[in-house]
Amino acid sequence: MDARKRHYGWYEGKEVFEYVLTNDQQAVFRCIDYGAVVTGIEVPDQFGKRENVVLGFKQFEDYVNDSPYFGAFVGRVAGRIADGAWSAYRLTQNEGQHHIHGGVHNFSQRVWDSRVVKENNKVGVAFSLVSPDGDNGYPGNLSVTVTYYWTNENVWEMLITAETDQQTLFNPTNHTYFNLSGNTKRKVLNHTLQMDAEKYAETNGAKLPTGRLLPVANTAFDFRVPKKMRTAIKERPEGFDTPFKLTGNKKIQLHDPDSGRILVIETDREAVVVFSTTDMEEDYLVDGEKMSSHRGIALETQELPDAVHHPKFRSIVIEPERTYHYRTKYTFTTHQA
Ligand code: G6D
Repeated sequence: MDARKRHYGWYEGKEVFEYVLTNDQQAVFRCIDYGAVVTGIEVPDQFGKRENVVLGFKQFEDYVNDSPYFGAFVGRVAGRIADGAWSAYRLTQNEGQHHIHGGVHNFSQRVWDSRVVKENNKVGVAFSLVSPDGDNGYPGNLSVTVTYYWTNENVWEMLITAETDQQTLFNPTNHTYFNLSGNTKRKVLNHTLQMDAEKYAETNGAKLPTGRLLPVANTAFDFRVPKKMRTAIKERPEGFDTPFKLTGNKKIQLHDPDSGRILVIETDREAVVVFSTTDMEEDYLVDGEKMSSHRGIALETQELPDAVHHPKFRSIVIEPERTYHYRTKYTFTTHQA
């Protein structure tokens, strides 16, 4: 196992570093201390060819200028909070009247403290930051550490811990977009998606949950058995920007039959938001081509969005004098050639 740290850029007078973690199979995991962004994951296809399977930019400036949260760690709270309102607190309203992804200059736009961590059979980077009392309207000084481990079995483990000195909200996620074809040579339409999710959260025109958890059976939201994204998009042409409540083993599986690559996500979180990138026609380049619909799919493990307004959703309120732990594991394998 090998961990290298190298200069990546400058942000607000601070030097930004990239970490390149290489395991004994020569599979590579890259991340930077700006936003704790995952910038690359290079894993073999069914013939052993290693290629990148996440959306990212070629240069640091693009992450700063106009990133749709590529690979980013999102906080304090992922997703939308209606009217930026929680209790007597007023959070930054950065999507119309609503709050999204922790506000402005949020966790994905800060330089984190970082250090390499090594354990048996895995190497990682621990990123830490302190979000001060009043940050984007949230109360409490919040200390967060997210550690990305890369193992010899091509597993990315994400471990998050948090402590606060006042009651506050916390619902982080990682916003990586996957494309298992390798270096985004194809769109994700031929990928199949399968999820242990019996229900999805109905959303309104502002993409906020209405509070109703509806059965996926006989709807476009049914991914209980593997379904091609092409089929899913045909069933729902506006695409998916949808929270699913996870049940059972809470597994999420993405499979690209063409490259043979398989991603299995396991988590202790309540939900996953599936964002299919439908209608994302952008000017920035990914692998030399303009970003367009279905170049990737974001699978964001988290608690259900806007939980503060829906008592049936798992609470995201955290209390002082406790340490909170959250864990998601991403396993990369292939089917047999
Ligand atoms: C999240 O749910 C949101 C999307 O609506 C947003 O566009 C994206 O982040 C950048 O997945």
